[in-house]
Amino acid sequence: MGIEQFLKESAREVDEFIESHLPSGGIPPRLLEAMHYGAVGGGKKIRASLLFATAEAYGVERKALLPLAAGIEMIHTFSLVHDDLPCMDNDDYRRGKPSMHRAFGEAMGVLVGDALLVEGLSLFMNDGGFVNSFGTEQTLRMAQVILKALGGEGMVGGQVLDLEYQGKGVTENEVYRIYSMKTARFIQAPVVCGGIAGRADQKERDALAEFGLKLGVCFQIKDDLLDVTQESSVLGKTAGKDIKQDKATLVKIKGLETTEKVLQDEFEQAVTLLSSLGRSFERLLEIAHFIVERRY
Ligand code: GRG
Repeated sequence: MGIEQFLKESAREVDEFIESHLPSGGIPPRLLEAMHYGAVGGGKKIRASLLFATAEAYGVERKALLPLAAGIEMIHTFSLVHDDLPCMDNDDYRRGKPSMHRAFGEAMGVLVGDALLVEGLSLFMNDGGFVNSFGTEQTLRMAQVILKALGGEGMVGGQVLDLEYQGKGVTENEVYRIYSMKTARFIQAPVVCGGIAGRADQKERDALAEFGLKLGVCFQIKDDLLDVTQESSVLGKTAGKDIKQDKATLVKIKGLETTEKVLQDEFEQAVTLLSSLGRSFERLLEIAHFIVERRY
């Protein structure tokens, strides 16, 4: 199966899983509608694919991981919904359609984000089949990895810095810090969880964590390059916003050409880290290539 096909299959299975596991009894229909609007049928589902691909290297079947993969994608959707809010990046367009608050109003934008976070975590933590397959201890470890990636040292903290540095001077180190916290930690998390699911030893988990963080930085650098070079219609989100909002990016301080070179350097370092492990991570490498070569 080629990488495009692998990503498509992962996205389809995750979409189906989310659709059939959205909470139903007792939830206000409008909230359910908004959860469906945000979480089903959109996005590349890269984080789910990273989990599947890492675990595949340890012989873990993707079916067993679906509750976690779907939970991670719901949580990721939550971050996008909140990121688009008027008080954050104020964007009207996401995944090729009106962003959540444009379609459902601002209050629902906040509330459905909260619901996607909580239900995303509960999707795998409350799934008896998942907990039985991987054991309570491993499930708890995976939850800890995810929570750490989201908190003040991770995505929330990164978003705070992203907003604070908007319209201000920024150094290369500060940009890297923002990228690592805001984006890379939640790219790293599914890679590390794949290793935990595969019962990788500590040395391997450390190397996977280092690789995942570097890959996450590559992901954000590529995202910033695409913001400048790609059309909104291809991205499915508003292009050209970083310059307009004077965001802290590598492109801002180094220009397009140097940023492309930095991306290649970072990518090579990431691949070297993975190669040092002495295990075949063929699929994971294919996704890594997709991340830096993608057009959307
Ligand atoms: C996580 C508790 C918590 C709060 C959220 C709003 C916020 C705080 C953080 C925003 C983080 C954010 C949106 C980072 C950008 C990461 C990024 C480049 C996302 C785009 O990911 P893709 O391309 O999107 O995988 P698709 O649509 O394909 O899923």
